Amino acid sequence: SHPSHGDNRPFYLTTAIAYPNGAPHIGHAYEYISADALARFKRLDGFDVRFLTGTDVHGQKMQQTAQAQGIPTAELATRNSDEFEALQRRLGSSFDRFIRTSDDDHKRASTEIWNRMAANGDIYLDKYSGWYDVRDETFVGEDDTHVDENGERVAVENGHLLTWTEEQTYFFRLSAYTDRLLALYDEHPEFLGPDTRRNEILSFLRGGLTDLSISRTTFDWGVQVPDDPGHVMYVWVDALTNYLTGAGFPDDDALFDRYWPADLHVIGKDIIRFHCVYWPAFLMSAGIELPKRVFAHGFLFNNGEKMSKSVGNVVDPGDLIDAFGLDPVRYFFLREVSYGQDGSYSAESMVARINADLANEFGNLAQRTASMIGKYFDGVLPGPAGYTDDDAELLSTAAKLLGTVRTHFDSQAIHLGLEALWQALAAANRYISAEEPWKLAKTDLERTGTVLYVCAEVVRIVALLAQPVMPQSCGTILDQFAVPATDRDFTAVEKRLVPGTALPAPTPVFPRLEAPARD
Ligand code: ME8
Repeated sequence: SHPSHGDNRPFYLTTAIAYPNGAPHIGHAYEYISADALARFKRLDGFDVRFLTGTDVHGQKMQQTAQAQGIPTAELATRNSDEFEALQRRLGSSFDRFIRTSDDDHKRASTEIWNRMAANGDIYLDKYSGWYDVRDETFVGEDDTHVDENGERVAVENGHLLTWTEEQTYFFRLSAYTDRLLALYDEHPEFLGPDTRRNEILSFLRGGLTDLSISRTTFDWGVQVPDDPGHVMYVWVDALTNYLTGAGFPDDDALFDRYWPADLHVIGKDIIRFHCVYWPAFLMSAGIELPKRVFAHGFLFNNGEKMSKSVGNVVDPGDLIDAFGLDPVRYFFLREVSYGQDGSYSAESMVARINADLANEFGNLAQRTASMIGKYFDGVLPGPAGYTDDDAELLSTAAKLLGTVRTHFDSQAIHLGLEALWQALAAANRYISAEEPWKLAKTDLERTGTVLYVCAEVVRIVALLAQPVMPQSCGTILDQFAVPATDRDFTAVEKRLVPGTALPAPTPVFPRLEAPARD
């Protein structure tokens, strides 16, 4: 009776692993919140979810930052990784493992994938010379550079300062994979979402690929290349491999067989090329199955400005949670920003949406329904006494929500899933205004009971389906309607509240926020 229920099938999803060379910012928090909502959705929908996140501690930038601060690189990595992990906990993230690429099993995984690529004939030693962008840990082709007004060589794309590098390095035979990657996108257009991102990868591929320098000798903060201790792996080789480590590669065959290939890599739009060109090529070379999908979310901007430390508008995610509350922050970003596109936020827009959608549309409906049940029915849930067409229509709208929201979440259109839920809440609010149960109660208690039962049902279903985004608040609302803990996964959507159940005294869930002070 649950055709799309997960039936305990595995679902493995990951976030990007952040560089811990500074404190986490709101862009990182956004990625964690969104991935967590997707993970929670699949769990509630009956999947055996494994959710991996962590930090990418290697690379030249980490070593330089530590040097500038006069501390050992390992100390910087540990201290800042701890901060990223603490942020995840603060955000209520339901991750199963927080990986750090300094973990021992990750070194074994990186060594193993390197050896397999080498065994396949795809790694050779040669002289590398070219421009390197330390900030993004990436090589930039001559054609993609220019000299700026200060006489510095910078990347055209982002203005990052470039360093001329000449050394003997190992190369990966990326050029050999152009056709196989084009075939991948031809056969599996769903490999990269949203759809609008595919063209940029296809035109990059059609331009033809050149071999990739995958080791460094000028610094030592990284995973050593097997049998050549003078080299460390290019940070992206070991970073991408974290997704394999997190699924037990190469030591734990049972874990790996269960969860690999990954179902979904959640990343930001600036690292698509690494995940959609290099990563599948490495895996093809190593003879490992490819992940099923990569989804690139957009960037967040504060008041429409790109966040940067120099502009001084990097908001500490903890401050936002203190000001607005965790679940309202989670809801705001996932509803306000179309997932996959860039988004902007300000204190004003947060207050406006939280008050309109949470305090009014959702909180008020739940609160009014529960308090009228308290007032007119002594807090005992009334039963329905025959449905009017309007009752039946609203109940049927609510019953269809699971299918609609599932479709949206399965294509990572989180914002559309929430929109569907809030449309149902709007319909329920129109219904309660039209039915006026507070007047009906004086003349027709039976009809009042039916109206309140219908409202309670809509609240229950919306609260069930909004749990992935607002786990705590929805839990409180389900408590309010005495929904048992065992009836809170998505198979419970088709159940019904049981008339005659005693409800606890109502408590407000989403307080109204004051408009922010202007300075
Ligand atoms: O790229 N808005 O690490 P990172 C939204 N270590 N997302 C943002 C953002 C913003 N303003 N700024 C960054 C790295 N992100 C690599 C990843 S994965 C094998 C290695 C996102 O700390 C960014 O797109 O620079 C990425 O997905 C994540 O935050 C970590 O970025």
